[in-house]
Formats: sequence, structure tokens, C-alpha cells
Amino acid sequence: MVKGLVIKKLADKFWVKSEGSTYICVPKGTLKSKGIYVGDNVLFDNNLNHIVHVEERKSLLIRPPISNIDQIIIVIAPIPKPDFNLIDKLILFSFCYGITPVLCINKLDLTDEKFLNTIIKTYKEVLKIIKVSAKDNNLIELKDILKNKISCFAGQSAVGKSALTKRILPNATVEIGELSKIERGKNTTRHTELFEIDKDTFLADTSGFTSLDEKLLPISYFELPFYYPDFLKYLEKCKYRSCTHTNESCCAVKDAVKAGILDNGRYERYKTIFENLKKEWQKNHG
Ligand SMILES: Nc1nc2c(ncn2[C@@H]2O[C@H](COP(=O)(O)OP(=O)(O)OP(=O)(O)O)[C@@H](O)[C@H]2O)c(=O)[nH]1
Ligand SMILES: [Mg+2]
Ligand SMILES: [Zn+2]
Repeated sequence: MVKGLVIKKLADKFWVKSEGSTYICVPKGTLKSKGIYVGDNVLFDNNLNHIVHVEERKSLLIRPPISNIDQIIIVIAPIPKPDFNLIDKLILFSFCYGITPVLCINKLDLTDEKFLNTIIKTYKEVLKIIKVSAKDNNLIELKDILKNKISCFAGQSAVGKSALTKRILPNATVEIGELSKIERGKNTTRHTELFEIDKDTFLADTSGFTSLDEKLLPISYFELPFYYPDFLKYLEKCKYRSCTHTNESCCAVKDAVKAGILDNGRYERYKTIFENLKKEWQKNHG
């Protein structure tokens, strides 16, 4: 048996990398292909190309489907227009699974100050923000953030995840979409693939998506406030120690929203996620 890393999955086949070679494997009878993800560390028979065991995971994301990552690079751009609901949920999923989220504003060549300021104002207290352009060769900050970590790109279709991957890894076989295709709402990248940048540095390109179901979050509604770092510092000023910043009176978060210090859109999205999680909890707890 040999140890390897699953770097790509297509239909029922898995590309497993081990000591510089890549093996196309299938799972051994009892292992179901559905239970194996890109990012999994596996044991496999390198003669029969059978995966026989999947090691315990640090984490597993369903969207994008990848396991064991350290960092999720949420890519956004001025075109297509950002889906803030998706951004907030991706950030939440990252925090819930102990994965570091980074917000990467791409297509800097197409952005204006107003766009940048809105994003920075809303998210600067939440996560690290970097600005890049896949049209530019200078991606030092992004490359630096990737160093010695397993990262994956995530976000809407056509924001430039594959274009950035190609800039960082010129030899990677990734397809970059044409705008006509994007306008028809088609995904260019159709699978998740993990590329090796360096011995300890991996980057996954993934396919874009538009929605993320908060029901998949591994938390209950009353835990939600703790996953909003931008709200947390107000909690001690709220009247109630367990304030959820929804229906309570004398809430410092609500005051900060009213004063324009916290972004109203982000707060409204928080309330929606809170209500949906609460409904889910009530359903499961009679
Ligand atoms: N002007 C400009 N265009 C860019 C930039 N980055 C990507 N694009 C263009 O945006 C389009 C979409 O890029 P992709 O890399 O295919 O987008 P994606 O996020 O991988 O999309 P999916 O694979 O469908 O999820 C292409 O036409 C790219 O050339 C950028 O920094 N500036
Ligand atoms: Mg792509
Ligand atoms: Zn409050």
C-alpha cells in the first residue's frame, strides 16, 4: 500500500498523486466513490490502482467539494456583480470549519474606487482582503498568501478563478471561459483540481456556483453571532450577554448598523441566515 493525495475526480475515477507520480485509481469494492474527495489523503494499491482507505479528514467542504484545506480564497470581481449572500455564506462555512477565508478582489483593471471602497468597508473587520488582476503578472501578494498551505479558490462563475490559477501555474491545464459562454450562464470549469505549486503549497481551482445552503452549516442559530467577527466586538455593549442582535432591545450591533458603521446589507443577510437556521433548529427540536 502506498500513501497518496487525491488531486482530481472525474466521474468515478480519481487522480492520486504519490511521490511525483500520478495514478488514475478507482475505489476498492467496499469504498464508495461518493465518499472520496479531492484533498483526501488515501492509501492505495499502486499495482491495481485501487484506493483502499481514506484517512480521517481535517475538514470537508461540500461547495466547492474539497477536503483538508487550510485556506479558502473567495474570488470576486466587478463583473459578474458580486453575490454578497454567497460571499457571507462562504465566509461562515470557512469559520465554522476552522478554515481561513481570504477575500480576493480580481479584475482590478475593471474596478473603480467606489466598488473597492464598498467591499473594503463591509469586510475589512471580517477577513483579509487582497486586490489582484489576472491580466497582471504581479501576483506577489496572492502567491505569498498561498505559501505552505493547501488553498482553494471559490466563488461565482466567471470571476476569474481559472485565469488566476493559470497565472500562478502557467503549465496547469485549465480552461478559461469566454465572456459569451459566461453570459449564457455556463460554467467553464467543471471539476475541482488540486495543483502542486511547491512541495508544501497546493492550490485548487474549482467550478463556480451561485448558491450555498445554510442548512449545511454545522452550527445552531444561537451560535451564529460568534461567527461574525465584525459583530463580536459590540456584544459587550449589548444589553443582554447572549444578544443575538435580532429582536433584542438595546443592541449595540443594531445601533452600529443605524449609525452606518456596520454595513446594513451584511446585517440584513445575517438576519436571514439566523431566521433560516432557527427554523431548521425548531424543525429538528420539535
Ligand atoms: N479584464 C479582466 N478579465 C479577467 C480577469 N480575470 C479573468 N478575466 C476574464 O474573465 C473571464 C472568466 O474567467 P475564468 O477564469 O474562466 O472564470 P472562472 O471563475 O474560472 O469561471 P468558472 O470556471 O465558470 O467558475 C475570462 O474571459 C477571463 O479572461 C482580470 O483580472 N481582468
Ligand atoms: Mg474556472
Ligand atoms: Zn446585540
